[in-house]
Amino acid sequence: MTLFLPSRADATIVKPLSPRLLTPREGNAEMRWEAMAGQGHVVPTDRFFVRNHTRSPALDVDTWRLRLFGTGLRESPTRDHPVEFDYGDLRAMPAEETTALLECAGNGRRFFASQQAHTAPGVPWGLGAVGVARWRGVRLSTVLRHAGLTDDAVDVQPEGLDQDFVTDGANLGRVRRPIPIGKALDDVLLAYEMNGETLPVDHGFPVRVVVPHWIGISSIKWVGPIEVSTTPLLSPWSTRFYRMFGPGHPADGRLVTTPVVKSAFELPWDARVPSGVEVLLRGRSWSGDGPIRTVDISTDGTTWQPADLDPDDEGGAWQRWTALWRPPRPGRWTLRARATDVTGASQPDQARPNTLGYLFDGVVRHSVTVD
Ligand SMILES: Nc1nc2c(c(=O)[nH]1)N[C@H]1C(S)=C(S)[C@@H](COP(=O)(O)O)O[C@H]1N2
Ligand SMILES: [Mo]
Repeated sequence: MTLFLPSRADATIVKPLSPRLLTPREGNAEMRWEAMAGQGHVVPTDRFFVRNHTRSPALDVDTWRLRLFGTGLRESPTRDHPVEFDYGDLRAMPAEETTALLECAGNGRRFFASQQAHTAPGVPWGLGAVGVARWRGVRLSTVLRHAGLTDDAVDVQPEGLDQDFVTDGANLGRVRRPIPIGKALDDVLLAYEMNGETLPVDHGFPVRVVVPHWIGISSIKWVGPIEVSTTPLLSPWSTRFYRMFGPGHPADGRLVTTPVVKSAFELPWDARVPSGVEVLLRGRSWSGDGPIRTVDISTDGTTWQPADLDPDDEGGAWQRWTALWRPPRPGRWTLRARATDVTGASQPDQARPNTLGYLFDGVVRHSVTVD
């Protein structure tokens, strides 16, 4: 039996939150970008961001079960009499490993306020609610076929075993969000390892969903029940949250699915650099729609120079880049990075606001003091 208990009675996250690696944000934690300087393609688990609607639960792997039910399975098993798989069953199925980026849809939210005077409710993330990890597990499609998937299933809805989410006095139940069957059968993983180790409790132990190229809320942690349905499924996380509302968006909102283009410098916020020397600026860019094609850097807000893209990341989950900069004089400078992906999507000076502050794709103004 494996039990994990939070180290502090009030803690929502179990792993140590080293202030060098992570910044706490209202019970969540975001990666410090300077902690990625000189790192490889993946984010080490000790600094991977954590987004919990409530708190990381202590689940017992011996009694844990994946429970599939619904009209999209032969004989329509019910929630109370589901098709069950235990941890050993999953481990015995063919394993697959994928390197995938996970990003919260609200990543960068604070820049709507600080750069555009548009405040939005929600976790005030900087740019660190994103990470890339190596995930190992079994394909969701494999498990669905074992469970008797029918030809007319349309939606699959995994549900977390963390506490019910209560907001504004309303209990919205367990965190869950539907995945269309096409995506579920394509590249979705039920992961039990992260970066070569047993999945840590904060990232979904014993098993989490990983939906590559889709925003973080799709990747349900601590998965237990999975509903498979021949009719479309809904949840508050598809109808109320993780939708684009506001001017220029449909009255009932637009579903948030894929991350937008973003760039970050691997520097502290308000970095200090010495004057009179050449500085190697490093950073990373990413997009949900495919690899990054170009990255341009500006240190004066007017002229742009292309960054050098690291060839090791070609076609990868995100793109590392570097650019040389010799600050002409001491003082305060503003660095900007603007990426363009293979579809031609780029980063505007101003992101289009939306009520809940999702998908900030604007160019972030990163202050640096040269002294
Ligand atoms: N069960 C459950 N799954 C969840 C969440 C949660 O609170 N409960 N948060 C979601 C959100 S909003 C994000 S961004 C990712 C974060 O994954 P991480 O904490 O491993 O970085 O998990 C998603 N899966
Ligand atoms: Mo998220």
